[in-house]
Amino acid sequence: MVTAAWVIEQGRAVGFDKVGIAPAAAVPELEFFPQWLEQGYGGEMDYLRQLRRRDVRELLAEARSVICCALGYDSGSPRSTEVPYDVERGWISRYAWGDDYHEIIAEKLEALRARLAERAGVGFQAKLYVDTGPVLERVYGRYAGLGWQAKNTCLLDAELGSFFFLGVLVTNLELEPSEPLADGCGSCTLCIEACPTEAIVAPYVLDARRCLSYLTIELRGTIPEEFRPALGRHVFGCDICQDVCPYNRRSWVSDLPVFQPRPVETKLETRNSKLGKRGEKSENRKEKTENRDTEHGSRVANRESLFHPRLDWLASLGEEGYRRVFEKSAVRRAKWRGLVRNTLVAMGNSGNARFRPLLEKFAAGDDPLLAEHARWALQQLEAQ
Ligand code: B12
Ligand code: SF4
Ligand code: SF4
Repeated sequence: MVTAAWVIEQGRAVGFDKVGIAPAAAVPELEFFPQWLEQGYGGEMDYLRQLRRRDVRELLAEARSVICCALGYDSGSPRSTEVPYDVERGWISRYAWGDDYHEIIAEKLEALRARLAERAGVGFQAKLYVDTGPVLERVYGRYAGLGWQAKNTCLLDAELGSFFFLGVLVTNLELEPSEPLADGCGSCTLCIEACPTEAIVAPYVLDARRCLSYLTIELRGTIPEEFRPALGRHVFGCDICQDVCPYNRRSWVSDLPVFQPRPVETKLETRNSKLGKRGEKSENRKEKTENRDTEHGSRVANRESLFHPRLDWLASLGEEGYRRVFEKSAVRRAKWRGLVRNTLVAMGNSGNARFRPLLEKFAAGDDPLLAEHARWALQQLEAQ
């Protein structure tokens, strides 16, 4: 017989950090979703409009349970809110420092599905979703007891914190649901206050159109000018509303090497840089930066990582270099053009005049989107 306890044990055995069971039922939070879309909070993310997204039984008619699995990705490096502003560097969100989580989670879900299939036998059905499918994963994750849906809208657990990914198996197995957790946010509003664009428009409600994560990853065209200064150094995603959360101060750290910041080699001029010079102490407690001279002391090959990367390196990657560096990385979602667009904005925000020649190159280039963002960045540098 397949019991909830056995399923949870198997989920842990394949490598998930927390596993729980939600009923495949109509829960009240699903009702918020159409309202959220009607408000326009989903911006240009048209894939969210799929009607099937409202209830997992639209995906599997015989669905009885949703097995929800969490995998922590905090590699232990400092929070964005702890790392001082460096006019040479940008910020990639923590979840994208290592390998793309979609494949990692999907593999573990497959392993779990295989164990269940073997035990349950004929008639067993299970569909696997990680992010890409039309499932409101956090709503089911909440009912599976993985965390409460916090004021910043992330699923949050007192021990795990919120730096974890979700994956689900929608199945026809009738399993005892787990106990949902009580809301632990209380009177705290730190995330709402810290958000640089006021994207958390009310507790538990995010206007994605204002969120830096949406603006730097999902939005394909022009970043509205009103949000560009608030983008600061962010070039991919944003961690602020999680980094300020008291539960993430003492959150659990993953020892999976795949979530450690990916090492990269940057070959760039550093002679005139104000920060990030040879011998300067890296902000990353775990990271060791090695500099070695290659050309008369003016050009150096830096072994760095995707933690707090150099902006000039990102902007100089080129499409081929981008594909190489970000192979099997979640950063691929922004595409080369999106990442460079964001980097140009971060350069404008840096006030670092050293970026002027690179920005001028993009401003005169034949890509209208990049040229416009580069011109804006040059104007910001002029205004300094
Ligand atoms: C679209 C999307 C985004 C969008 C929109 C985010 C959002 N809050 O909706 C953008 C691009 C902004 C985004 C950003 C991020 N995302 Co995202 N994203 C998704 C995705 C694909 C769908 C989410 C969705 O359907 N949103 C629609 C809204 C309405 O749903 P919801 O957030 O669950 O909203 C509920 C509440 O708002 C509540 N609600 C609504 N109104 C009201 C009113 C009241 C009064 C109350 C009480 C409640 C309430 O009910 C809603 C459900 O109907 C999911 C994967 C998935 N398939 O679920 C990942 C997912 C949510 N993202 C994830 C991550 C990691 C992130 C980022 C941390 C990445 C980053 N560092 O940049 C940020 C976090 C930003 C944030 N504060 O949420 C993880 C979350 C893990 C976790 N622990 O919560 C997920 C689950 C992916 C995964 N498989 O791991 N994301
Ligand atoms: S991810 Fe950043 S921009 Fe988005 S809600 Fe959180 S703090 Fe605001
Ligand atoms: S910062 Fe405070 S309100 Fe925001 S998610 Fe964390 S505990 Fe909840």
